[in-house]
Amino acid sequence: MSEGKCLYKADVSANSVGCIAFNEFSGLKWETKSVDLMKGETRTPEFLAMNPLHICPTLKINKDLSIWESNAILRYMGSSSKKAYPENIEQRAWVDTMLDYRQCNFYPKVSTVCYGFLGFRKPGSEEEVKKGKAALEAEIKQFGDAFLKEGKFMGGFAEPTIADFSMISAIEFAKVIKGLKWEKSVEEYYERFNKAVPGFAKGAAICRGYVKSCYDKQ
Ligand SMILES: N[C@@H](CCC(=O)N[C@@H](CS)C(=O)NCC(=O)O)C(=O)O
Repeated sequence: MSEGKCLYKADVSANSVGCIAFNEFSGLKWETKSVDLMKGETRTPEFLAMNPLHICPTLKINKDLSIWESNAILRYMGSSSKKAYPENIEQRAWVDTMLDYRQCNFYPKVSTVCYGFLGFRKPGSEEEVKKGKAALEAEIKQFGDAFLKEGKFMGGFAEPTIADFSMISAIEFAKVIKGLKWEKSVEEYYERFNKAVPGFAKGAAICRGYVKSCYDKQ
């Protein structure tokens, strides 16, 4: 039952994809509404009253409270469903570490390379794009070395946690970039996650198609 909660999502946005997939996977199945970023639907008075920072995803919890930031939404969903967000405080702290790593280290390397061709910022020079790709490749390697063990999910968990939903959505974005070197451990992790969460690919399809079409148009 949705209890009046609603997830406002942009289907073209990597940051929405993890929340969309976890909403289904966790069994919460809260109501969702697609927001068209190109039509400025995050800038309407109704949306701004809910989220003055005009970004998706946004989760309306009740008439007095809405939250945003994909990882904050994943934490709230994990706590509500009691799934994929351990209650043990040490394990939870480790999941939080990984969520912050994704947001503060990994995703900025992805956006540096992708936001230019997506039109979210002025495209960089050839030299800047080359440097951005090298930094992203180094981060992919660091991610594999620091967080992946054979047969496991991020950070050594036996089952996916909300950190995986966050991380895989960033990886999904980066997958579009041609000629990027992927560590075997990261490729295998990506396959493992998609096998464990078959609904993820469906939720990510619109985003992947959109990012690919922008990349091909450059
Ligand atoms: N750090 C945020 C980023 C969210 C974000 O930047 N959303 C963009 C799309 S990727 C958006 O909704 N932009 C619409 C706008 O600024 O009006 C998160 O992880 O949720």
